[in-house]
Amino acid sequence: MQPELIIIHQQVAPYVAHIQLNRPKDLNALNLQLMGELRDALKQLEADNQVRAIVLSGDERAFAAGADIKQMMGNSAIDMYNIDQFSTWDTIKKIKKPIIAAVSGFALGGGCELAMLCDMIVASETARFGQPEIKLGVMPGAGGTQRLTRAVGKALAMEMVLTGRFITAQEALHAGLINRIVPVELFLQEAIKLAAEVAAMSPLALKMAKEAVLKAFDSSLEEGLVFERKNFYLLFASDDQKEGMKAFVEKRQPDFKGK
Ligand code: DAK
Repeated sequence: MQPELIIIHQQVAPYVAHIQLNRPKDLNALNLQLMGELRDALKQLEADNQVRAIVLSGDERAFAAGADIKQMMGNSAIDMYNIDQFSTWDTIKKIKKPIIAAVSGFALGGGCELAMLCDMIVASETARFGQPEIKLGVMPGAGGTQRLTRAVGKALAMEMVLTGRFITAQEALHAGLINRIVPVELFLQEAIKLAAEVAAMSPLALKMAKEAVLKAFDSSLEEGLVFERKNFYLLFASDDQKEGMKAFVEKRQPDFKGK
């Protein structure tokens, strides 16, 4: 079935696919249908050998203004538990290929959390990041107290979560939440360019390197180092390692096959 609330653009650069959230009138609010389509698209791209990196964007006005408030406002706690609408987030979290968020305008609540689920964030100068759930009488539920705190530290995370204040792209860059700020007309192009740079690498090494960096968030240093070393050794079982090192010695670009 064709998705309705996202658009999938294949091969926007070699080995790069782009998923665009497409509910512009609602500032790409993340309703059940959109999140389901996003999960399915990511699973499909994860299985596609022609895709090595993924760009996720909204539009110029909004990356996503959060979970759909209108859809969830009437729910009881038991409805929330039964619908378990957020289990889709767990699937997205497990995608092994690198995902780059291209953020312009609002990235709020679940939108900010979705951007933080990605591996890098390219932001336009108009980007605004925030966790305004507190103003709705609730609190972040998909990483806004955890990933945000790890990214920007306690002081700023507390301020954002307890007051709902939006931060600018400049503040986000300064705090270490995002990778770079680009002019608004270039935000998507620059994200695709970064994804293309990533996608030129061995897809196996990319996945294992991503996995190892993420390991740093939920392991001790010692466990993380052991994990890193095992992945490093494991890559010596790949053709890509032979090709990468041979290409270096032969002073040419490597031709990685993902094997
Ligand atoms: N939900 C539904 N509709 C939204 C929306 C949202 N989050 N954000 C904006 N819209 C809709 C507006 O209702 C409006 O629709 P119409 O009235 O035209 O029908 C349209 O988008 C344009 O918005 P505005 O007219 O408000 O535009 P403005 O430029 O005046 O203001 C704004 C833009 C972004 C400042 C404002 O729309 C706003 O404050 N939006 C709400 C932001 C927010 O509170 N976000 C947090 C939502 S709670 C979890 C996973 C995720 C979550 C929780 C748990 N688990 C895995 C457990 C996430 C929770 C949330 O995100």
